[in-house]
Amino acid sequence: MEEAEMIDVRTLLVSDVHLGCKHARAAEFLRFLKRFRPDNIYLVGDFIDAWKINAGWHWSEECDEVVDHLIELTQRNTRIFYVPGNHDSFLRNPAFRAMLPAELLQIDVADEFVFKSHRGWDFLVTHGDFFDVFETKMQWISKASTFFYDTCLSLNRYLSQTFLDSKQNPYGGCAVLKDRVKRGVRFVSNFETKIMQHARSRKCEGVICGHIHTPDIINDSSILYCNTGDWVENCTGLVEHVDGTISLVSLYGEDQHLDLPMRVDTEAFQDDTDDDSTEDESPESEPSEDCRKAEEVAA
Ligand SMILES: [Mn+2]
Repeated sequence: MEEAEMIDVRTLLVSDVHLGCKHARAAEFLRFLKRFRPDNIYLVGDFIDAWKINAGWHWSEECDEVVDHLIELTQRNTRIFYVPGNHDSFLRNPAFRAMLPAELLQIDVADEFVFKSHRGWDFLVTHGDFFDVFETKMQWISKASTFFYDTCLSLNRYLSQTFLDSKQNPYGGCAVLKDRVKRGVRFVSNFETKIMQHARSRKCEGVICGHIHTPDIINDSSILYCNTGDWVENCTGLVEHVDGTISLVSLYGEDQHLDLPMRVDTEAFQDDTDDDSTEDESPESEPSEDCRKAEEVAA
């Protein structure tokens, strides 16, 4: 793609690229990345699939190109924020991070970041596995379901190569299956509710996560939930445009847009007028005026 055709954007947020897994869509992801010239990129977990290192590791040329492209972007002043997920949790270890080459150290790594959007909304960015009961308390079930899921991905790929044309999503059938698996997980762990409560406890107006491979924007009137989706089945990512609009961009489905109003920094105003004793007394559960407005806009 020509430089001139690239779109300037403020931020890209993507998760679950699963580089190293044979089902990773590195070529499609690279094409998506090259559409934009971003100021910031958030890699929201499971960027690398280290679970596959012992069995089924598949590092293609496109995977190298993705890494090279990201390093090149950092050299052109794009800031990269990396949130490790359960499949690349080795990056949560500071000792391992200290061994990384210097050019990769320009990438900030943390379990959570607060992404301050252009329109003044604070989003907590975290992968999400800490809020998945199967991942935290019964990881053997999580690993077994991953094996089952991988088998279905292989079968789906074989069937789609036989019956679909090249423009259709080769993993489209698996999205339905994963949706059912995910609904089971949601029923037990109530993933979204827990992660939204956590974002509120961090004084954020929204949360951006991945992990369950289901792109989504939910506005429950008290907090915004955005799931960036994945680059195995859905091929989706969040884009914050220069005007502050946030879009959930999809390679196969329709894009969704979040056109939030500009948010005034009420906390800074409070700091000038209140002393410390009156802070923290406002009820947490009360939806803010801005959130109600956002709900109307997003509805
Ligand atoms: Mn995950």
